[in-house]
Amino acid sequence: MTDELLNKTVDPAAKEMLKYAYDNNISTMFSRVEEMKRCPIGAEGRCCKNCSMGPCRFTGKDYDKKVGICGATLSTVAARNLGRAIAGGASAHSDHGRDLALTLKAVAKGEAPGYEIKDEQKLYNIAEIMGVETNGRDLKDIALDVANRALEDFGRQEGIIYYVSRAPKRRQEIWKKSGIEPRGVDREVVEMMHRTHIGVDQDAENILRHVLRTSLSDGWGGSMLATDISDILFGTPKAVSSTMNLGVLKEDEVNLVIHGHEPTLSEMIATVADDPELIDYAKSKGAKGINLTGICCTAIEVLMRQGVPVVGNFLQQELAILTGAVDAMVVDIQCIIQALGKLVETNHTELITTSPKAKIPGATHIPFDEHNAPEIAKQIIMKAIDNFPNRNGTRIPKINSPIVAGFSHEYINYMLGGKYRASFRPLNDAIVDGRIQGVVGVVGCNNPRVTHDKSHNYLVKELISRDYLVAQTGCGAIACSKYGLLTPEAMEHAGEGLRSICEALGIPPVLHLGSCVDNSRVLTILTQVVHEGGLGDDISDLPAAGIAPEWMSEKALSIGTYFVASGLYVLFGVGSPVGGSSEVTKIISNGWEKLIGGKLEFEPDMDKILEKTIDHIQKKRKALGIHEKKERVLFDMEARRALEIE
Ligand code: SF4
Ligand code: MSK
Repeated sequence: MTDELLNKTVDPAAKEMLKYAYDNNISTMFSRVEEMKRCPIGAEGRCCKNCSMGPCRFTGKDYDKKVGICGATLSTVAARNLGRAIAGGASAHSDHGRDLALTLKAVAKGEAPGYEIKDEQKLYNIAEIMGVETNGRDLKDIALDVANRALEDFGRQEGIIYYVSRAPKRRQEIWKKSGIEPRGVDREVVEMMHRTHIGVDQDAENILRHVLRTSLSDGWGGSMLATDISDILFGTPKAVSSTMNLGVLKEDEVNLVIHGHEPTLSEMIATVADDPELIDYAKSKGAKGINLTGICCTAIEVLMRQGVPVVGNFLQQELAILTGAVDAMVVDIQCIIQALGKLVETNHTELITTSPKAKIPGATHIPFDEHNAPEIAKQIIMKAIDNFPNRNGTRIPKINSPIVAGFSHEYINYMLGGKYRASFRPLNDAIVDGRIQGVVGVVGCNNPRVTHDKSHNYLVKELISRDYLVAQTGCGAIACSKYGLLTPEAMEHAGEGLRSICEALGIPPVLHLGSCVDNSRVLTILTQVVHEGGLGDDISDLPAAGIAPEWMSEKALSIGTYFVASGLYVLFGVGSPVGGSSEVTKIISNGWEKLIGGKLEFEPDMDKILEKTIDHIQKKRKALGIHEKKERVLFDMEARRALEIE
């Protein structure tokens, strides 16, 4: 049994903690996954509980021919289930974006002490996209208008959201023609819930079309706004080095772990943690200092901007507490598991919830308010310090890895062309001449139904060895950084072409783009690749694809679907939430490909995912006429002069 448990991860630090959990009879997600057998009906989208005449379960030999009590067919039920999941994911990202817009508004009005506008240029850029006048105006007035326009996009009743205009022209036409231009962010989510209520939309194809629209309101709406406003308030990321994995916890310092998604509190904690008074207070309790680290995406936000080390990804949240060295874990929203509340009953860790939207029984609640953030951050850090003397033995795995993160769209632009010639031309040229075969986003969560971190690492290594540049976000990026794949040294695993680019630019073959909401950076980067020219006139023309090999959350489904709606081929691992319906499976793959140029597939076999991704990208290269390897011609002076004469 121990071996079986230990084989659920490839991470040696996680193995160490799982062994401790096993020896002490402590349950974790890794063990509970065995006890909680999957319901095969629900897993494939074959169960409807949208009214109390049901739940109606589609079972038995001819399950696909059955109908629910109301007459709903399996395809309607599976489409509705997917729609509701994506509404959940889109609303999570978008509610996060809304809170950032409200913070920007408070900062603009001078009501959020401790916060400021860190990236003025980004504010000007976003103001221009939103049509906000900037000439001769005070920065705070511009920020107020930008915040108000962002808030308009959440509640917009008429017209379409501002950022549709950022997409390639061809993509905008496709959205318009297929009737999926996102209108208000909240509106698409509400309409998704309405359409899937009993007795409303009963045409699977029509429901799924609205699924696309809902996801677009996330990708080009809520998530993109969250990313942009975070950059305005906290700075646009640029390359930064740090460390990853449980070994970043320190034996002799107060360990404060931040966990969740929003950067508003974590940024303030990172600032306040350097306060000499607090450090002295920590010393008075016997600690050498304060060690701020994090888990999941809120940690990535402060990693990207301040180089804060990361303890681990989604499946490591319980393991961090089991080290006995986490004096406080402060959480905000999303991906924080309820089991933490029970776990801290028998461990010294102080679990602190901060959002009115996310309380956990067993946790201490300290409500966060951006109008009084430095004080609240201080109060939280003091709690961690006060808990340091209560430790009862620690067991920190001595395992961590270096990482280079911080690859925002703006930084990639700068890195490729320098300050005065910022441009994507070198990237496009490398793709055209085949040194880079294509770009693949390998993103998303961990899921204990599959081996922790294994698929992320396998796919990324295979892809870079074949000259595919990889972009990562969220828990996928944490997974690969634990094995050194997000450092320039990882170029030793890269193919010759990709390696030559990495060497020339001094970049890793795997770029860390940020947190879950920062998947929106993938959209703007691909748009700029299109605008740069030479690779078609739409995202769907690009030799690019997306993969979420270990996904588990509704947010992951929303991200994957907005990539598809933007023209990409996206493959998910683990299993299909619509696998029970062959009709829905066809609509979201071939049907969507015909409609909008992108397609969504679920494929648990990693080798097949790799093969399908490569096949797809090679087909795109062929369609662009760049599939044949061209020898690079090195011109000597004579050849150059001859060219100039011509
Ligand atoms: Fe059954 Fe129809 Fe009610 Fe769903 S909506 S539970 S299929 S009766
Ligand atoms: S935290 S959504 S487990 S990536 Fe963004 Fe990780 Fe997935 Fe949560």
